Amino acid sequence: MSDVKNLLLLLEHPQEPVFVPKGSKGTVFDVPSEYLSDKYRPLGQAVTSRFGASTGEVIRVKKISTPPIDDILELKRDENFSLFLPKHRQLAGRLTEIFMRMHTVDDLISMACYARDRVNPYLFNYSFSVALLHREDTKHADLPSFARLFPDKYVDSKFFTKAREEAKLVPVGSRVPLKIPMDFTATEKEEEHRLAYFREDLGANLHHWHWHLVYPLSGGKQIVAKNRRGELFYYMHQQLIARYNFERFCNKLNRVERLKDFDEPIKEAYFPKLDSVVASRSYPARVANMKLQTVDRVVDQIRQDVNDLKMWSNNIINAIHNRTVNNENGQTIELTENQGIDILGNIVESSELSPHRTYYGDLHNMGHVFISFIHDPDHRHLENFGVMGDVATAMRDPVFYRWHAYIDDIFQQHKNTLPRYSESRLNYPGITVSSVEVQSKGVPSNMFNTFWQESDVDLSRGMDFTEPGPIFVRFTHLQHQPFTYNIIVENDNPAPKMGTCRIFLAPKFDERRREWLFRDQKLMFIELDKFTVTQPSGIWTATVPTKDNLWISSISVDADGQNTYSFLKELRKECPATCS
Ligand code: CUO
Repeated sequence: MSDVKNLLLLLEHPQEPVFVPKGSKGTVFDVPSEYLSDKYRPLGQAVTSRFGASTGEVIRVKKISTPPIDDILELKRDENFSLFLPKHRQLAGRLTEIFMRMHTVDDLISMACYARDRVNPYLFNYSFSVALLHREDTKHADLPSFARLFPDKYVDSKFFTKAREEAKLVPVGSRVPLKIPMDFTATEKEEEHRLAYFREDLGANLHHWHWHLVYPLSGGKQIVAKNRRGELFYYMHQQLIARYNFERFCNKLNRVERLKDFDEPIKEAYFPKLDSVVASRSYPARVANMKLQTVDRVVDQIRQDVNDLKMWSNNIINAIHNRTVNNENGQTIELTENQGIDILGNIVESSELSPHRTYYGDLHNMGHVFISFIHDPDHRHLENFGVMGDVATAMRDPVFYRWHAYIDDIFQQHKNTLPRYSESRLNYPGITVSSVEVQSKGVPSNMFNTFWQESDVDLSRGMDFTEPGPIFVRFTHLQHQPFTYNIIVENDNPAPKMGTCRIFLAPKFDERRREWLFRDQKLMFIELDKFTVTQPSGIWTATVPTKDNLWISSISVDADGQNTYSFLKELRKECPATCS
């Protein structure tokens, strides 16, 4: 495990060379001089021993015969990295496979040390993290959250100057957390800004980045072909949209409108105010009423027409109505009740598992690409992609939800072709749930108590070339008072019965305060919890505490289920002292 912990140190301070001491104990990687980058190789031992002498543990990195990585170096170190761009995806897949093929942890350390100072830092970090998560010998490693390694993707760019000043002038014990304001991207003049607290939430964005790390688009079958991967792409993003709609209702906004017309001006603007510290560029803004245009950027090796999006979309919708898809060998695959959604998820996302990538295209990923280059589609201004081009930042932009509402609607069209559940499939004979309520301390039943909470997180490991010691930011996020579900269940059977309890929450009324048609309301359900129970015979009251740090809207009902719950789980790793 100590070797595995050492591997994690290679994720820190992404721009500092490999030989600079890492971690709180000042661990040094003593690499073969051939591993040093061109800039430091001429200095050889002089530079490595300078650090080696004054620090803690020294890890002697063995020399291995490293596979060629010249193609991976095509992405320069000072460029940004996007999983949605086919070229970047391919490079990430290549590097992940190299890391996956290393026979031992020692070989992996060696390969990582060799690649780290050559490869683009974002690309290195992504592929190395994917490999650590998926290798048998490292899969239990507790990866540091991405916000700690690349804070520039999560916090206001003003923070960095202040943080450097703090690190330089204030001794470690006397440093105070730097507060990130809640409203730094717009004002109340912009209606959509009411949702900024949700869209720009640190935990929510970490959750989204982490999901895509666990479900990579490339890197070999053993990594990509996970059980029900396509279905989970649908379900996780559907839950995000449902959760977002809850929040919109709470803020007197209508449910999100899907971006279904690719020629219409996009009315929502977004000005992210994030700098990419590694890529030395800020994330460009999108003004109101811009339209998608042909993306023709030699630098990103991409040329794609808006009409391609339309064509792919038509092909997918036709497949849904025919209930079959074609694969590249000309065979027909039925979109069955059980497997159809998984196949469609792989097609729409689209991952390496899509049965026919030429015909069904790259709809979801390219939507991100078109939107993220809307300000400079032909690279005439030498600008890079906006926040929609990056899984770590995409959820900040209101258009993310419009795009994913469109994607979700495609899946719902498929769902609507499926037969109704029969009563016998929904019933559990002899089991009746006779009442459900939630209870918090000191408030009437069925009332949630929610509030804003400030938490601190140390971002120093993502700041290169600064003085050692923690640098905390203080940010504000939603929190709720703990509550329990009290569920009364009657089991008329003579013996105990096992079952799965699933708890969902849905808004009772729509945005016009009218009762829902179930057809529409079913899209609004968010999954709060899921667990196995053994139900004794007779009447039984289950008192189920909410999971730690479940999130609820500040204003009215709603909470997080399996997916949204992990927002805070991500964050808890960061701030055990203040997230109680
Ligand atoms: Cu998660 Cu579009 O896939 O963002």
